[in-house]
Amino acid sequence: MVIFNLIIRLVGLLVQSSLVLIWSMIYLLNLIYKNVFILDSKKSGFTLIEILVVIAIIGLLSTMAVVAFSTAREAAKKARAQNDLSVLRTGIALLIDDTGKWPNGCPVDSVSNPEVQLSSAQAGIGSVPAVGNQGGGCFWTSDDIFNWAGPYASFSQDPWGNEFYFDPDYRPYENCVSITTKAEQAVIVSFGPNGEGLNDYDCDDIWLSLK
Ligand SMILES: [Ca+2]
Ligand SMILES: [Ca+2]
Ligand SMILES: [Ca+2]
Repeated sequence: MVIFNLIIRLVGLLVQSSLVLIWSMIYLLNLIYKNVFILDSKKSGFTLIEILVVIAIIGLLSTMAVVAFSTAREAAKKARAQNDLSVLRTGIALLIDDTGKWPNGCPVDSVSNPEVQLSSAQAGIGSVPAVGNQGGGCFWTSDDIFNWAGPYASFSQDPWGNEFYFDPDYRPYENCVSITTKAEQAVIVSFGPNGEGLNDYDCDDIWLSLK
């Protein structure tokens, strides 16, 4: 679905760019034809207005190319973040199968804290966690460590160079123009292009529910 939406957006962008491009090329070809191939003693060479129009068109096309490129690159980053979250969620399902614990050492659905960086040892995804108190009244026990059969996923940062997090009480935005209205839920999350979101819940975050 994500890839489908991305393709639709890119095709839309391409069609818009193509229309402007075609119009611009027709205008330029017409201009060149009039000025170069129709030899008119009264009128030779480009007029100042025509040169200005050509410069404006070149500027417009350059701007469109830059915008199209950065839009496509940002959309690709978001798609990658969503894909990485899917892989992490699969790993977390295995961790839960083996230990009955969330990636913060707490029994599933039992707590609202702590929020944990998924690459940390505490999360128990990429490396075995240490036995001990994890905060929020939760513990990785020696039984958990015995049952731990990871690593459950290999790690990289999100596409903007920040960490992925597990948040047991995340509040998702419905969209970017209104305050969050959805119920809190346990998610894994990239804080998106702005890199902010730990208990801030802003709308550029990319998240995946663990339900
Ligand atoms: Ca919390
Ligand atoms: Ca939270
Ligand atoms: Ca954010």
